Amino acid sequence: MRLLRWFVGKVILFINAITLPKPIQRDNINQHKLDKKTKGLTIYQFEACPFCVKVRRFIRKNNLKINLRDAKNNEIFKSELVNDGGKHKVPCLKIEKPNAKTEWLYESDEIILFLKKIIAS
Ligand SMILES: N[C@@H](CCC(=O)N[C@@H](CS)C(=O)NCC(=O)O)C(=O)O
Repeated sequence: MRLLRWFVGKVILFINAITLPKPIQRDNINQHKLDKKTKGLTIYQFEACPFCVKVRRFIRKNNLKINLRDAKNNEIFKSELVNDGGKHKVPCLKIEKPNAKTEWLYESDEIILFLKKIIAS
């Protein structure tokens, strides 16, 4: 079972690598504005998780500057996710806003919807 999971993970990463979307190009002013809006965002993820791959592809396609944290191999990031986010499930978006409580958003579709709203705002 572990071997099968490892193999499926490698297939997902391979297909992802050969079909990587091209990042949207924006002029410097608009890219800079967007970078400011995504400044406090961090994705906790596993490299070969298909839901994380979906979110990473969206981030790449839309040329978003968002930190990625490996919550599988990095014990510090893993415990941040479990202790502060509430559960060991990925992908999870950590939303840090100045003067506001940090929020943790689970579910790949919810994360993509949230990011779409930021892009459109
Ligand atoms: N419906 C969720 C599914 C997420 C999911 O199942 N993630 C798996 C990895 S692919 C997970 O976090 N499993 C917990 C674990 O392995 O500890 C989504 O779309 O984000």
